[in-house]
Amino acid sequence: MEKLSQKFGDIFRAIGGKASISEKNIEDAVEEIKMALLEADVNLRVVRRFVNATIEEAKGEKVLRAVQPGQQFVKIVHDRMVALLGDTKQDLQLKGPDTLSVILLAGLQGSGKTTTAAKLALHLKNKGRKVLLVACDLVRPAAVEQLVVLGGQIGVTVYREDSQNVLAIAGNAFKVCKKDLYDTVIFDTTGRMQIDDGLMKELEQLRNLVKPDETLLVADAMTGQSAVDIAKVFNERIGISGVILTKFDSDTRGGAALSLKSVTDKPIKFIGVSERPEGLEVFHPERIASRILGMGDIVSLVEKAQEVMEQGEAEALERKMVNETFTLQDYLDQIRKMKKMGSMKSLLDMMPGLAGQISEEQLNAVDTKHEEAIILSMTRKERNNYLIIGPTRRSRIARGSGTSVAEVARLLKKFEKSKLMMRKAVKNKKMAAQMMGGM
Ligand SMILES: Nc1nc2c(ncn2[C@@H]2O[C@H](COP(=O)(O)OP(=O)(O)OP(=O)(O)O)[C@@H](O)[C@H]2O)c(=O)[nH]1
Ligand SMILES: [Mg+2]
Repeated sequence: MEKLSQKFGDIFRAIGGKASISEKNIEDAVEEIKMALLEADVNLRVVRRFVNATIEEAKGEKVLRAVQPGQQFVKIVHDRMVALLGDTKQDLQLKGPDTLSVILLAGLQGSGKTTTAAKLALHLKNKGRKVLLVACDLVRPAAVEQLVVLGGQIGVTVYREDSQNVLAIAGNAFKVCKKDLYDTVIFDTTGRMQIDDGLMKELEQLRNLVKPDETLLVADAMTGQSAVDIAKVFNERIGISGVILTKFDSDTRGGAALSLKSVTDKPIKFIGVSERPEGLEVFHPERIASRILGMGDIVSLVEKAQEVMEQGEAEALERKMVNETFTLQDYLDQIRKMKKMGSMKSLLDMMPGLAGQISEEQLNAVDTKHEEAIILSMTRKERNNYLIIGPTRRSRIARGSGTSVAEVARLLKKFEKSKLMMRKAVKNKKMAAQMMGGM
Protein backbone atom coordinates (compact mmCIF):
# COMPACT_ATOMS: atom_id res chain seq x y z
CA MET A 1 0.00 0.00 0.00
CA GLU A 2 2.91 2.20 0.77
CA LYS A 3 4.34 1.97 -2.71
CA LEU A 4 0.92 2.61 -4.14
CA SER A 5 0.46 5.79 -2.11
CA GLN A 6 3.86 6.95 -3.17
CA LYS A 7 3.02 6.40 -6.83
CA PHE A 8 -0.29 8.18 -6.53
CA GLY A 9 1.48 10.99 -4.77
CA ASP A 10 3.83 11.38 -7.73
CA ILE A 11 1.06 11.19 -10.30
CA PHE A 12 -1.07 13.72 -8.47
CA ARG A 13 1.81 16.09 -7.91
CA ALA A 14 2.52 16.03 -11.62
CA ILE A 15 -1.02 16.71 -12.71
CA GLY A 16 -2.29 18.61 -9.69
CA GLY A 17 -0.08 21.61 -10.23
CA LYS A 18 -1.09 22.25 -13.81
CA ALA A 19 -3.17 25.34 -14.47
CA SER A 20 -4.83 23.68 -17.41
CA ILE A 21 -4.80 20.09 -18.52
CA SER A 22 -5.34 18.41 -21.85
CA GLU A 23 -6.93 15.13 -22.76
CA LYS A 24 -3.44 13.85 -23.33
CA ASN A 25 -2.45 14.76 -19.74
CA ILE A 26 -5.42 12.81 -18.47
CA GLU A 27 -4.61 9.80 -20.61
CA ASP A 28 -1.03 9.80 -19.42
CA ALA A 29 -2.00 10.08 -15.79
CA VAL A 30 -4.59 7.33 -16.11
CA GLU A 31 -2.06 5.10 -17.83
CA GLU A 32 0.27 5.56 -14.88
CA ILE A 33 -2.54 4.85 -12.46
CA LYS A 34 -3.27 1.67 -14.37
CA MET A 35 0.33 0.51 -14.08
CA ALA A 36 0.41 1.34 -10.39
CA LEU A 37 -2.77 -0.64 -9.71
CA LEU A 38 -1.61 -3.66 -11.68
CA GLU A 39 1.66 -3.60 -9.84
CA ALA A 40 -0.28 -3.51 -6.59
CA ASP A 41 -1.86 -6.79 -7.65
CA VAL A 42 -5.32 -5.42 -8.24
CA ASN A 43 -7.53 -7.67 -10.34
CA LEU A 44 -7.14 -6.92 -14.03
CA ARG A 45 -10.85 -6.58 -14.74
CA VAL A 46 -11.27 -4.28 -11.80
CA VAL A 47 -8.42 -2.12 -13.08
CA ARG A 48 -9.94 -1.91 -16.54
CA ARG A 49 -13.30 -0.86 -15.22
CA PHE A 50 -11.73 1.68 -12.91
CA VAL A 51 -9.60 3.15 -15.66
CA ASN A 52 -12.39 3.39 -18.22
CA ALA A 53 -14.76 5.03 -15.81
CA THR A 54 -12.12 7.50 -14.68
CA ILE A 55 -11.14 8.49 -18.21
CA GLU A 56 -14.72 8.97 -19.23
CA GLU A 57 -15.54 11.17 -16.30
CA ALA A 58 -12.26 13.08 -16.40
CA LYS A 59 -12.62 13.97 -20.05
CA GLY A 60 -15.95 15.57 -19.36
CA GLU A 61 -16.32 19.31 -19.46
CA LYS A 62 -16.24 19.62 -15.72
CA VAL A 63 -12.57 18.78 -15.50
CA LEU A 64 -11.14 20.36 -18.59
CA ARG A 65 -12.89 23.64 -17.95
CA ALA A 66 -12.53 23.60 -14.18
CA VAL A 67 -10.63 26.35 -12.43
CA GLN A 68 -8.34 23.79 -10.87
CA PRO A 69 -8.52 20.90 -13.29
CA GLY A 70 -5.79 18.93 -11.55
CA GLN A 71 -7.60 18.99 -8.25
CA GLN A 72 -10.83 18.05 -9.97
CA PHE A 73 -9.09 15.09 -11.52
CA VAL A 74 -7.71 14.00 -8.17
CA LYS A 75 -11.19 14.17 -6.74
CA ILE A 76 -12.57 11.92 -9.47
CA VAL A 77 -9.90 9.31 -8.83
CA HIS A 78 -10.58 9.53 -5.11
CA ASP A 79 -14.33 9.10 -5.54
CA ARG A 80 -13.86 6.18 -7.91
CA MET A 81 -11.61 4.54 -5.39
CA VAL A 82 -14.12 5.02 -2.60
CA ALA A 83 -16.72 3.33 -4.81
CA LEU A 84 -14.31 0.49 -5.45
CA LEU A 85 -13.76 -0.02 -1.76
CA GLY A 86 -17.46 -0.25 -1.08
CA ASP A 87 -18.82 3.29 -0.80
CA THR A 88 -19.99 3.28 2.75
CA LYS A 89 -18.90 1.70 5.98
CA GLN A 90 -20.63 -1.62 6.65
CA ASP A 91 -21.45 -2.26 10.27
CA LEU A 92 -21.78 -5.68 11.80
CA GLN A 93 -25.35 -6.87 11.63
CA LEU A 94 -25.92 -8.01 15.17
CA LYS A 95 -29.08 -8.42 17.20
CA GLY A 96 -30.11 -6.29 20.12
CA PRO A 97 -28.72 -6.95 23.58
CA ASP A 98 -31.54 -9.29 24.62
CA THR A 99 -30.91 -11.86 21.91
CA LEU A 100 -27.74 -13.82 21.34
CA SER A 101 -25.73 -12.71 18.30
CA VAL A 102 -23.45 -15.23 16.66
CA ILE A 103 -20.22 -14.54 14.77
CA LEU A 104 -18.41 -17.27 12.88
CA LEU A 105 -14.84 -16.66 11.74
CA ALA A 106 -13.35 -18.67 8.91
CA GLY A 107 -10.20 -18.54 6.86
CA LEU A 108 -7.03 -20.25 5.79
CA GLN A 109 -4.20 -21.21 8.10
CA GLY A 110 -2.28 -18.30 9.53
CA SER A 111 -4.63 -15.71 8.11
CA GLY A 112 -5.16 -14.33 11.60
CA LYS A 113 -8.43 -15.90 12.74
CA THR A 114 -7.50 -16.46 16.35
CA THR A 115 -5.93 -13.04 16.76
CA THR A 116 -8.91 -11.47 15.05
CA ALA A 117 -11.36 -13.35 17.26
CA ALA A 118 -9.75 -11.67 20.26
CA LYS A 119 -9.64 -8.27 18.56
CA LEU A 120 -13.29 -8.49 17.65
CA ALA A 121 -14.19 -9.61 21.14
CA LEU A 122 -12.39 -6.60 22.60
CA HIS A 123 -14.01 -4.26 20.07
CA LEU A 124 -17.48 -5.52 20.98
CA LYS A 125 -16.73 -5.60 24.68
CA ASN A 126 -15.75 -1.93 24.47
CA LYS A 127 -19.13 -1.31 22.92
CA GLY A 128 -20.76 -2.77 25.99
CA ARG A 129 -21.45 -6.28 24.78
CA LYS A 130 -20.99 -9.39 26.85
CA VAL A 131 -18.86 -11.62 24.68
CA LEU A 132 -17.98 -15.30 24.86
CA LEU A 133 -15.15 -16.68 22.72
CA VAL A 134 -15.37 -20.31 21.70
CA ALA A 135 -12.29 -22.33 20.75
CA CYS A 136 -13.29 -24.55 17.83
CA ASP A 137 -9.85 -25.11 16.35
CA LEU A 138 -9.15 -28.64 17.53
CA VAL A 139 -6.60 -29.41 14.88
CA ARG A 140 -3.60 -27.22 15.48
CA PRO A 141 -1.85 -28.05 18.72
CA ALA A 142 -1.93 -25.13 21.15
CA ALA A 143 -4.63 -23.32 19.17
CA VAL A 144 -7.02 -23.51 22.10
CA GLU A 145 -4.30 -22.35 24.47
CA GLN A 146 -3.56 -19.37 22.20
CA LEU A 147 -7.16 -18.21 22.39
CA VAL A 148 -7.29 -18.72 26.15
CA VAL A 149 -4.19 -16.55 26.60
CA LEU A 150 -5.63 -13.81 24.37
CA GLY A 151 -8.93 -13.99 26.22
CA GLY A 152 -7.04 -13.48 29.47
CA GLN A 153 -5.31 -10.40 28.08
CA ILE A 154 -8.54 -8.71 27.08
CA GLY A 155 -10.70 -9.95 29.92
CA VAL A 156 -13.06 -12.06 27.83
CA THR A 157 -14.07 -15.58 28.81
CA VAL A 158 -13.06 -18.39 26.48
CA TYR A 159 -15.15 -21.54 26.29
CA ARG A 160 -13.06 -24.66 25.72
CA GLU A 161 -13.48 -28.38 25.98
CA ASP A 162 -11.16 -31.32 25.72
CA SER A 163 -13.33 -32.91 23.11
CA GLN A 164 -12.66 -33.63 19.46
CA ASN A 165 -16.18 -32.83 18.40
CA VAL A 166 -16.59 -29.27 17.15
CA LEU A 167 -20.35 -29.52 16.96
CA ALA A 168 -20.67 -30.77 20.52
CA ILE A 169 -18.49 -27.90 21.75
CA ALA A 170 -20.58 -25.38 19.86
CA GLY A 171 -23.77 -26.85 21.29
CA ASN A 172 -22.42 -26.67 24.83
CA ALA A 173 -21.18 -23.12 24.27
CA PHE A 174 -24.74 -22.09 23.45
CA LYS A 175 -25.89 -23.53 26.76
CA VAL A 176 -23.27 -21.46 28.55
CA CYS A 177 -24.42 -18.35 26.70
CA LYS A 178 -27.97 -18.95 27.80
CA LYS A 179 -27.07 -19.71 31.40
CA ASP A 180 -24.63 -16.82 31.85
CA LEU A 181 -26.53 -14.33 29.71
CA TYR A 182 -23.94 -13.64 27.04
CA ASP A 183 -25.25 -11.50 24.18
CA THR A 184 -22.49 -12.24 21.67
CA VAL A 185 -20.60 -15.41 20.85
CA ILE A 186 -17.58 -15.62 18.55
CA PHE A 187 -16.37 -18.93 17.11
CA ASP A 188 -12.70 -19.33 16.22
CA THR A 189 -12.28 -22.16 13.75
CA THR A 190 -9.62 -24.37 12.20
CA GLY A 191 -7.54 -23.20 9.27
CA ARG A 192 -6.06 -25.24 6.47
CA MET A 193 -3.18 -24.62 4.14
CA GLN A 194 -5.53 -24.69 1.20
CA ILE A 195 -9.22 -24.77 0.67
CA ASP A 196 -10.12 -28.41 1.02
CA ASP A 197 -13.32 -30.32 1.19
CA GLY A 198 -12.88 -31.46 4.76
CA LEU A 199 -12.56 -27.91 6.02
CA MET A 200 -15.54 -26.71 4.05
CA LYS A 201 -17.68 -29.59 5.31
CA GLU A 202 -16.75 -28.85 8.90
CA LEU A 203 -17.56 -25.17 8.41
CA GLU A 204 -20.84 -26.00 6.70
CA GLN A 205 -21.92 -28.18 9.59
CA LEU A 206 -20.88 -25.60 12.14
CA ARG A 207 -22.69 -22.88 10.23
CA ASN A 208 -25.87 -24.95 10.05
CA LEU A 209 -25.73 -25.54 13.77
CA VAL A 210 -24.86 -22.06 15.05
CA LYS A 211 -26.75 -20.05 12.39
CA PRO A 212 -24.41 -17.06 12.45
CA ASP A 213 -25.55 -13.47 12.13
CA GLU A 214 -22.15 -12.74 10.67
CA THR A 215 -19.92 -15.21 8.88
CA LEU A 216 -16.68 -13.35 8.44
CA LEU A 217 -13.82 -14.46 6.28
CA VAL A 218 -10.47 -13.58 7.79
CA ALA A 219 -8.08 -13.00 4.91
CA ASP A 220 -4.45 -11.99 4.84
CA ALA A 221 -3.99 -8.74 2.90
CA MET A 222 -0.42 -9.71 2.16
CA THR A 223 -1.56 -12.47 -0.15
CA GLY A 224 -3.02 -9.92 -2.56
CA GLN A 225 -5.05 -11.35 -5.37
CA SER A 226 -5.24 -14.80 -3.84
CA ALA A 227 -7.10 -13.35 -0.85
CA VAL A 228 -9.78 -12.38 -3.32
CA ASP A 229 -9.91 -15.84 -4.87
CA ILE A 230 -10.17 -17.36 -1.41
CA ALA A 231 -13.02 -15.04 -0.52
CA LYS A 232 -14.84 -16.10 -3.66
CA VAL A 233 -14.61 -19.80 -2.84
CA PHE A 234 -15.54 -19.37 0.82
CA ASN A 235 -18.53 -17.33 -0.23
CA GLU A 236 -19.68 -19.97 -2.67
CA ARG A 237 -19.28 -22.78 -0.17
CA ILE A 238 -20.39 -21.35 3.14
CA GLY A 239 -21.76 -17.93 2.31
CA ILE A 240 -19.90 -15.07 3.96
CA SER A 241 -21.35 -11.78 5.11
CA GLY A 242 -18.11 -9.84 5.01
CA VAL A 243 -14.35 -9.88 5.16
CA ILE A 244 -11.76 -8.87 7.71
CA LEU A 245 -8.48 -8.06 6.02
CA THR A 246 -5.60 -8.71 8.37
CA LYS A 247 -2.01 -7.52 8.28
CA PHE A 248 -3.00 -4.29 6.65
CA ASP A 249 -0.09 -2.75 8.53
CA SER A 250 2.42 -4.73 6.52
CA ASP A 251 3.90 -3.39 3.36
CA THR A 252 1.19 -5.08 1.36
CA ARG A 253 0.52 -4.21 -2.17
CA GLY A 254 -3.02 -3.19 -1.34
CA GLY A 255 -4.49 -5.12 -4.23
CA ALA A 256 -6.72 -7.29 -2.09
CA ALA A 257 -8.57 -4.38 -0.56
CA LEU A 258 -9.16 -2.79 -3.93
CA SER A 259 -10.46 -5.89 -5.68
CA LEU A 260 -12.42 -7.60 -2.94
CA LYS A 261 -15.66 -5.69 -3.03
CA SER A 262 -16.12 -5.63 -6.76
CA VAL A 263 -15.11 -9.26 -7.30
CA THR A 264 -16.99 -10.86 -4.42
CA ASP A 265 -19.61 -8.21 -3.73
CA LYS A 266 -18.93 -8.73 -0.03
CA PRO A 267 -17.90 -5.75 2.06
CA ILE A 268 -14.68 -5.42 3.99
CA LYS A 269 -15.83 -4.75 7.53
CA PHE A 270 -12.59 -4.44 9.46
CA ILE A 271 -8.88 -4.30 8.89
CA GLY A 272 -6.21 -5.69 11.17
CA VAL A 273 -3.42 -3.20 11.72
CA SER A 274 -1.17 -4.80 14.32
CA GLU A 275 -0.63 -8.02 16.17
CA ARG A 276 -2.06 -6.64 19.35
CA PRO A 277 -5.69 -7.05 20.48
CA GLU A 278 -6.26 -3.31 19.95
CA GLY A 279 -5.12 -3.56 16.35
CA LEU A 280 -8.49 -3.65 14.66
CA GLU A 281 -10.04 -0.78 12.74
CA VAL A 282 -13.50 -0.40 11.31
CA PHE A 283 -13.13 -0.24 7.54
CA HIS A 284 -14.11 3.18 6.21
CA PRO A 285 -13.85 3.16 2.39
CA GLU A 286 -13.52 6.94 2.29
CA ARG A 287 -10.61 7.02 4.71
CA ILE A 288 -8.80 4.06 3.22
CA ALA A 289 -9.07 5.61 -0.23
CA SER A 290 -7.44 8.74 1.12
CA ARG A 291 -4.70 6.67 2.68
CA ILE A 292 -4.08 4.68 -0.48
CA LEU A 293 -3.94 7.88 -2.48
CA GLY A 294 -1.38 9.28 -0.08
CA MET A 295 -3.75 11.99 1.13
CA GLY A 296 -3.56 10.81 4.68
CA ASP A 297 -6.40 10.12 6.98
CA ILE A 298 -6.87 12.95 9.42
CA VAL A 299 -10.14 11.57 10.69
CA SER A 300 -8.70 8.23 11.80
CA LEU A 301 -5.66 9.96 13.18
CA VAL A 302 -7.76 12.22 15.33
CA GLU A 303 -9.89 9.27 16.41
CA LYS A 304 -6.82 7.32 17.36
CA ALA A 305 -5.55 10.31 19.24
CA GLN A 306 -8.81 10.43 21.13
CA GLU A 307 -8.14 6.98 22.45
CA VAL A 308 -5.19 8.30 24.43
CA MET A 309 -6.16 11.93 24.78
CA GLU A 310 -8.98 13.49 26.59
CA GLN A 311 -11.74 14.59 24.27
CA GLY A 312 -10.91 18.25 24.85
CA GLU A 313 -7.26 17.76 24.02
CA ALA A 314 -8.06 16.08 20.71
CA GLU A 315 -10.35 18.90 19.73
CA ALA A 316 -7.67 21.40 20.62
CA LEU A 317 -5.24 19.58 18.37
CA GLU A 318 -7.67 19.64 15.49
CA ARG A 319 -8.26 23.34 16.07
CA LYS A 320 -4.55 24.00 16.07
CA MET A 321 -4.21 22.22 12.78
CA VAL A 322 -6.99 24.27 11.28
CA ASN A 323 -5.76 27.58 12.70
CA GLU A 324 -2.14 26.82 11.95
CA THR A 325 -1.03 27.50 15.48
CA PHE A 326 0.73 24.20 15.93
CA THR A 327 3.97 24.85 17.84
CA LEU A 328 7.06 22.92 18.81
CA GLN A 329 5.56 22.44 22.24
CA ASP A 330 2.58 20.73 20.58
CA TYR A 331 5.02 18.72 18.52
CA LEU A 332 6.72 17.57 21.70
CA ASP A 333 3.40 16.60 23.24
CA GLN A 334 2.62 14.66 20.09
CA ILE A 335 5.88 12.74 20.15
CA ARG A 336 5.15 11.70 23.70
CA LYS A 337 1.58 10.72 22.94
CA MET A 338 2.46 8.86 19.79
CA LYS A 339 4.74 6.70 21.86
CA LYS A 340 1.73 5.78 23.88
CA MET A 341 -0.40 5.20 20.82
CA GLY A 342 1.89 2.54 19.43
CA SER A 343 3.30 2.03 16.00
CA MET A 344 4.63 5.32 14.66
CA LYS A 345 4.55 3.92 11.21
CA SER A 346 0.83 3.28 11.02
CA LEU A 347 0.21 6.72 12.47
CA LEU A 348 2.49 8.42 10.00
CA ASP A 349 0.73 6.72 7.16
CA MET A 350 -2.36 8.57 8.23
CA MET A 351 -0.57 11.90 8.11
CA PRO A 352 -1.43 13.71 4.91
CA GLY A 353 1.51 13.80 2.58
CA LEU A 354 3.63 11.52 4.70
CA ALA A 355 2.05 8.21 3.70
CA GLY A 356 4.60 5.94 2.17
CA GLN A 357 7.33 8.53 2.31
CA ILE A 358 8.98 7.27 5.43
CA SER A 359 10.27 3.74 5.71
CA GLU A 360 10.55 1.71 8.86
CA GLU A 361 14.33 2.05 8.76
CA GLN A 362 14.18 5.80 8.53
CA LEU A 363 11.80 5.80 11.43
CA ASN A 364 14.07 3.73 13.56
CA ALA A 365 16.86 6.09 12.72
CA VAL A 366 14.83 8.96 14.07
CA ASP A 367 15.57 9.00 17.70
CA THR A 368 12.61 10.59 19.35
CA LYS A 369 14.61 10.77 22.55
CA HIS A 370 16.92 13.28 20.87
CA GLU A 371 13.98 15.22 19.54
CA GLU A 372 12.52 15.41 22.99
CA ALA A 373 15.84 16.58 24.42
CA ILE A 374 16.19 19.25 21.76
CA ILE A 375 12.74 20.70 22.34
CA LEU A 376 13.23 20.54 26.08
CA SER A 377 16.35 22.67 25.71
CA MET A 378 14.37 25.43 24.07
CA THR A 379 12.85 28.36 25.87
CA ARG A 380 9.12 28.79 25.95
CA LYS A 381 9.42 31.60 23.46
CA GLU A 382 11.36 29.45 21.05
CA ARG A 383 8.86 26.65 21.35
CA ASN A 384 6.05 29.00 20.49
CA ASN A 385 7.80 30.54 17.52
CA TYR A 386 10.41 28.41 15.87
CA LEU A 387 11.23 31.17 13.41
CA ILE A 388 13.30 33.06 15.98
CA ILE A 389 15.71 30.16 16.33
CA GLY A 390 18.77 31.46 14.50
CA PRO A 391 22.36 30.12 14.50
CA THR A 392 23.23 31.32 18.02
CA ARG A 393 20.14 29.79 19.54
CA ARG A 394 20.71 26.61 17.56
CA SER A 395 24.16 26.05 18.95
CA ARG A 396 22.95 26.82 22.48
CA ILE A 397 20.12 24.30 22.07
CA ALA A 398 22.49 21.72 20.63
CA ARG A 399 24.83 22.13 23.59
CA GLY A 400 21.99 22.04 26.06
CA SER A 401 20.51 18.86 24.65
CA GLY A 402 23.77 17.07 24.02
CA THR A 403 23.08 16.90 20.31
CA SER A 404 24.55 18.65 17.29
CA VAL A 405 23.57 21.80 15.43
CA ALA A 406 22.79 19.60 12.45
CA GLU A 407 20.33 17.58 14.50
CA VAL A 408 18.63 20.72 15.74
CA ALA A 409 18.36 21.94 12.18
CA ARG A 410 16.95 18.61 11.08
CA LEU A 411 14.28 18.68 13.74
CA LEU A 412 13.26 22.22 12.80
CA LYS A 413 13.04 21.21 9.19
CA LYS A 414 10.93 18.21 10.03
CA PHE A 415 8.64 20.31 12.18
CA GLU A 416 8.28 22.84 9.42
CA LYS A 417 7.44 20.10 6.98
CA SER A 418 4.73 18.61 9.15
CA LYS A 419 3.27 22.08 9.69
CA LEU A 420 3.17 22.54 5.94
CA MET A 421 1.54 19.14 5.47
CA MET A 422 -1.09 19.99 8.02
CA ARG A 423 -1.86 23.25 6.32
CA LYS A 424 -2.19 21.45 3.00
CA ALA A 425 -4.38 18.78 4.51
CA VAL A 426 -6.69 21.30 6.07
CA LYS A 427 -6.86 23.20 2.81
CA ASN A 428 -7.63 20.06 0.84
CA LYS A 429 -10.31 19.19 3.30
CA LYS A 430 -11.84 22.64 3.02
CA MET A 431 -11.65 22.54 -0.72
CA ALA A 432 -13.21 19.10 -0.88
CA ALA A 433 -15.99 20.36 1.31
CA GLN A 434 -16.52 23.38 -0.94
CA MET A 435 -16.50 21.25 -4.03
CA MET A 436 -19.01 18.90 -2.50
CA GLY A 437 -21.14 21.83 -1.50
CA GLY A 438 -21.02 23.24 -4.98
CA MET A 439 -22.26 20.09 -6.57
N1 LIG B 1 1.08 -7.43 11.78
C1 LIG B 1 -0.03 -8.12 11.93
N2 LIG B 1 0.03 -9.40 12.29
C2 LIG B 1 -1.11 -10.09 12.44
C3 LIG B 1 -2.38 -9.49 12.21
N3 LIG B 1 -3.32 -10.43 12.42
C4 LIG B 1 -2.66 -11.56 12.78
N4 LIG B 1 -1.33 -11.37 12.78
C5 LIG B 1 -0.27 -12.36 13.07
O1 LIG B 1 -0.39 -13.44 12.17
C6 LIG B 1 0.00 -14.66 12.77
C7 LIG B 1 -1.10 -15.69 12.62
O2 LIG B 1 -2.23 -15.29 13.39
P1 LIG B 1 -3.29 -16.30 13.99
O3 LIG B 1 -4.35 -15.48 14.61
O4 LIG B 1 -2.65 -17.32 14.82
O5 LIG B 1 -3.83 -16.96 12.66
P2 LIG B 1 -4.88 -18.14 12.50
O6 LIG B 1 -5.66 -17.87 11.26
O7 LIG B 1 -5.65 -18.32 13.73
O8 LIG B 1 -3.90 -19.36 12.27
P3 LIG B 1 -4.28 -20.92 12.39
O9 LIG B 1 -5.04 -21.07 13.64
O10 LIG B 1 -2.94 -21.61 12.41
O11 LIG B 1 -5.05 -21.26 11.17
C8 LIG B 1 0.29 -14.32 14.21
O12 LIG B 1 1.68 -14.16 14.37
C9 LIG B 1 -0.41 -12.99 14.44
O13 LIG B 1 0.21 -12.23 15.43
C10 LIG B 1 -2.41 -8.11 11.80
O14 LIG B 1 -3.47 -7.50 11.56
N5 LIG B 1 -1.22 -7.48 11.69
MG1 LIG C 1 -6.02 -19.96 14.88
